[in-house]
Amino acid sequence: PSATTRHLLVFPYPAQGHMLPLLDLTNHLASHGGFTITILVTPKTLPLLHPLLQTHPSIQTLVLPFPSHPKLPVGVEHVSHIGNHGNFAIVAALRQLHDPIVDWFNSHPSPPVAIISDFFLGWTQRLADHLQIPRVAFYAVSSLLIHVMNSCWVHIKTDHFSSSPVIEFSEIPKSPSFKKEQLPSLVKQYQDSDPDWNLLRDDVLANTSSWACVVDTFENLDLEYLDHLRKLWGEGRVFGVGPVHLIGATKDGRNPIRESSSEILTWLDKCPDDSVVYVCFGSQKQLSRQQLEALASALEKSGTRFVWVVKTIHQTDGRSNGIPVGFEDRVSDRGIVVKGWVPQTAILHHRAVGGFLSHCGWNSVVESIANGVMVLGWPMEADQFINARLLVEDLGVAVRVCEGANSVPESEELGKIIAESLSRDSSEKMKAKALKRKAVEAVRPNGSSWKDMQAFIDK
Ligand code: BUP
Repeated sequence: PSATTRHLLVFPYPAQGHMLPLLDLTNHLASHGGFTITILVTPKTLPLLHPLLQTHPSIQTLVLPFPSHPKLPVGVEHVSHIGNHGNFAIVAALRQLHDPIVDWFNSHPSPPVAIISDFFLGWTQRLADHLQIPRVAFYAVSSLLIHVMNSCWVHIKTDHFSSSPVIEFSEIPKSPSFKKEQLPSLVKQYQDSDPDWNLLRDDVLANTSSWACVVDTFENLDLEYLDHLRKLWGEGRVFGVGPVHLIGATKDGRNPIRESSSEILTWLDKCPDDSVVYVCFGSQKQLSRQQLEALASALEKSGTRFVWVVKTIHQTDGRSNGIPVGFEDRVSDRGIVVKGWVPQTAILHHRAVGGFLSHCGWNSVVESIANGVMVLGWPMEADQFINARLLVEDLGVAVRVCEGANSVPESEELGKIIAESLSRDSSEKMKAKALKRKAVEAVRPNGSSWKDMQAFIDK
């Protein structure tokens, strides 16, 4: 088909952990696929596209007003405006874009031949069916999580599921089991009596009938689970193309559509190799005051260099974002606390960073692996317990240092683990470095992700 008929509609979910990797994929499709691309966003999310639009001025945007929803404060259009407890309402609000998209499609002189949309937007499968075009579900999660999630939503109405504290997933390779509280947040919040929840369940399960699925993973990361997806979806319909952020990156690890330069990188330039622990719990989680205090104390006791990113979705109190008074002055010779957005992939790529204290969000997992940085895992919610299992038990590239959204780590012990993780060559560190080589190979010509990406574009 000619370039004009190869028009794709890309529809990201408005949360950084979902949007950034889909924009990485879009960047690649715009550079190498020869596609005409339209990205659908709502007004307040549009600025997040600017780096990509600057790189590819030919990419079009379809900006639709954010539909109102009774469970969502007016003005909220992105998870960062409300926190991840707002996911349910954001998904429900966006579902109302079905008709405006159909109108746009019907009046377009050269409408899209396919939709690529986030797996949180499973209803776009029904939209694609209505428009009679294929839909690709994009997953920035592990293949293991896709299986766990689909199983949960299939079984959620059964007595066994509601009464058992531990769920064993015998239909998934290695029969993993997870405590109820370790399952994805939306599954835990499910309310059978609420019709909106059943719509959500239908959405998630609709993903399984999408024409194809693209996953930000690579074969050496979760091959068994990826292969199992291929078995379920059918050969030629599952593409493991990760780490997607590596695809558009330059040799120095910078990805022009993700980040600009930062004074943190200049600060890291002055630090010895593997001497800094990077501390970040993703774009959504805001720690409580007790957690912030315990973490500050652990970092102080560790005596190590650090970069600590503190998220402030809502102001907790008047005390400098909850960071203990005087802490930053006491550690200013060896640590930085950042209250804002940082170029995470470039930080993890920096030779000075030797460890990552992380919530184990999937993007953070993939980015740490792509850079050979060992993880000190503190899974809190969403898919993070499942990711931590993969990192610690399956891959051996991480240790668990704490667990749970409300847990407060013991600062003496955490400080010791942080210090030790930087000072010795642990097996986790060696395995992380070995896996990095596999990640880089995967996206190089003839690597597994490179081949899957080619096959996806061709198909
Ligand atoms: Br915070 C932060 N800079 O300052 P995860 C995050 N990121 O580039 P989450 C920055 O956001 P989910 C910052 O590199 C990663 O790509 C980071 O995704 C980037 O966690 C992304 O790690 C964060 O998956 O999302 O945000 O909790 O709930 O989807 O796991």
